[in-house]
Amino acid sequence: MEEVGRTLMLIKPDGVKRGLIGKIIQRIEQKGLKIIEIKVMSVDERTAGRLYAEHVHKQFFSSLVEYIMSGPVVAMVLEGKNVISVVRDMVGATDPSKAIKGTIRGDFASSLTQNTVHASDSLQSAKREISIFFDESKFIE
Ligand code: 3AN
Repeated sequence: MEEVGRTLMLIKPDGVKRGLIGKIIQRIEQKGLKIIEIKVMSVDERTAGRLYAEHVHKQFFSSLVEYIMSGPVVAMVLEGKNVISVVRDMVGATDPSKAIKGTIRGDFASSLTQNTVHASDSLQSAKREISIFFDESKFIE
């Protein structure tokens, strides 16, 4: 059965700096996903640490945190059927050199760290990640 769910998407600093907000939102809307919440914000160290908690022991952790704090991001909550797989397919592979054409990373990204967008990888991570950026009790019904 197709379950309606929610996910967190971030347009990372390179996406914002390069003026890709509109193009990315257009793809989201064209796909029929609902934007439940959206804001432009800076990410502080605590928020970055919470977002990337699972990577804390990886050798790229500090560059990941430094990068997400390097400029404004756009945080969004998206809703739709099979939202995790639909959004992850739209985003493309983590490594932009392996991401296929037609995906956001395949079309716009060129670096493993500066890979333009983040999207939650499961409904469980989505719930955790959404709560880092938004107060779900304030969402419009
Ligand atoms: P995704 O963003 O596709 O879910 P994750 O969760 O494995 O990928 O990684 C989180 C972020 O960490 C990625 N978006 C990418 O920016 C960065 N990252 C992942 N693997 C590497 C790596 N080997 N070297 C540098 N950065 C990496």
